[in-house]
Amino acid sequence: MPPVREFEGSHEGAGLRIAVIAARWNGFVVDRLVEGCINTLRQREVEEDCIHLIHVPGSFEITAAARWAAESGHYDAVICLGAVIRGETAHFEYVAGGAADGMREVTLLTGVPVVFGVLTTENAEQALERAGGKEGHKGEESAATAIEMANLRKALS
Ligand code: DLZ
Repeated sequence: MPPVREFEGSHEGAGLRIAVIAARWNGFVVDRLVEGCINTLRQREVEEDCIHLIHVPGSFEITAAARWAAESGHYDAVICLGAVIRGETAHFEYVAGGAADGMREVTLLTGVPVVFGVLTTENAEQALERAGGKEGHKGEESAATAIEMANLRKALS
């Protein structure tokens, strides 16, 4: 029997073009996500001029910008960063659910990996814990996921 062939995306960012979309709402959290994300892209050797940072008002708007970026043909992956905090968000389910559904749809529609780096937490403290605190760093994780998925897509195409 021939050996089973395995595929996985490499963790090297050289040659990749990445869009990072950041919501301004809850900027005290999202700024940290952006910093960790871009630092990780740089550490993985994505070139400086291949990282584009795109600002939108809130997490609800991320999906539209993600679609425009994915359809532009300029990017190998799109990273979406935001923070939806239940305590401050009357329509938490609509904003968080809308963002999650939209990003999945953009991935399926365009084939470009769209990474869900939107924190959905009960309060600001939990959000900060996930933006470089004791619960990890969603921005860094999102960068690593984007690189791996972009490379996996190339390996499978
Ligand atoms: C309106 C709103 C609220 C209440 N809370 C948040 C939030 O916690 N995180 C976030 O990213 N955005 C929030 N927004 C803004 C919406 O995402 C959106 O920008 C507005 O509803 C305008 O469409």
